[in-house]
Amino acid sequence: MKITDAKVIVCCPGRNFVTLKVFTDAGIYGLGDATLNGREKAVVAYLEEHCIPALIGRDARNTEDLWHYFYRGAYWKRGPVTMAALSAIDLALWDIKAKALNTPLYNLLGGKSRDRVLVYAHANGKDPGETLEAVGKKRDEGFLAIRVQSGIPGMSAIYGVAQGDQPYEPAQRGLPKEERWDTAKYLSFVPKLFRSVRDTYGDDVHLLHDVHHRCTPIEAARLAKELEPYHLFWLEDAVTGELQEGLRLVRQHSTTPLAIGEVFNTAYDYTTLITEQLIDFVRMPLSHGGGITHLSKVAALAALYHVQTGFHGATDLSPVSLAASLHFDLAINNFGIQEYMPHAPSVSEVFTTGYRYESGFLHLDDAPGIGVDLDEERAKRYPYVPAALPVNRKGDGTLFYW
Ligand code: CS2
Ligand code: MG
Repeated sequence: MKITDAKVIVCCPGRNFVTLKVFTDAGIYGLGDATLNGREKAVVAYLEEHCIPALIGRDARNTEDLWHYFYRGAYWKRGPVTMAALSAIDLALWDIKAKALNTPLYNLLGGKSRDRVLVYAHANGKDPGETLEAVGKKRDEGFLAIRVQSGIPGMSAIYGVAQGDQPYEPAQRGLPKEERWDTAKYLSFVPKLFRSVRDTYGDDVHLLHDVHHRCTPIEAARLAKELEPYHLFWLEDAVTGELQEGLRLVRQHSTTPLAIGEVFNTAYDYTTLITEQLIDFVRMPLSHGGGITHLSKVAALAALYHVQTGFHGATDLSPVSLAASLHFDLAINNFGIQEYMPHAPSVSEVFTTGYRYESGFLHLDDAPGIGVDLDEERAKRYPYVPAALPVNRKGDGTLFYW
């Protein structure tokens, strides 16, 4: 089955998405999500200039060889742009493979280990009162797991909390907006927030929180320890992940489960974290971490060390990425949980999907392949809009992690 053509479709139905479409001489095409929030055009250029010409004429079924061709063969390996492009190619080829066999993708990944996928919702508010209300709303919608993020008095803007009444979307048009950060305020605020959530909603609901890379290891250790009484499902990105051994300090001080890696892009970002059991969940998504071919290897390594998956699923990962994740989530034994931030209604004008939410779980239909299609004509109605993620500074102006 030869690859005859491939193209990159960029659209902005409420936010930018980059989709790779690969065509074959069997009349079957596959889709891959190549969206990298705030860096979309870099991935487009990498695909169009350095990948697509080399794809033409190759056998679409050879996913393992093509993965290594675009990884090892690239020489300049790893990194978010390179790996987002490679991930999109891999997802499109697995989509083709499953469509050619007229079966849902999960059947090529071991079949169903479960019939539905546990998901977690986002609840956030400008202040604790609004946040508690948001948690109640998600409980009413049937969610069994809820990520809780709140505005903090004295901080004008903070990660994870929508500004105004628009749904939360971190990338804003134009150049990066600047936010201010105060670790001391954050560290004293968060344990009180989770005490109030537990006091209000009890112990049954799974609670998650995203530190978003902003603590040093000892600060993260303090926070994880102080959150122990509230039995979080996970504390995410407690520290930045470049220094994997930094998690040793957190692990020594707390039993709060740890998740990390939505900004990771290969297994090499995880080797110490997994083999030393410094984490409990792998966040690296299919669309940034090397696709099905690579995440299958990462998940297999994780399984040996009691580590589960908890894939990134923010709105800046397209429906192609979410649907592919659901196939993977259905199939592997060491699935943990799936992030689920519903896309804006305008997204479904462009993407048709086969998943639906019901009572805390996502359910997937049995369409062949990944089960998502993209209407190219409708996509043209939503042209790309340059947007950038914020930049974060401490109170004295020191550039910090966003
Ligand atoms: C967040 C993301 O979903 C999450 O856990 O960390 O919202 C992240 O901030 C965005 O994906 C960045 O584009
Ligand atoms: Mg996160």
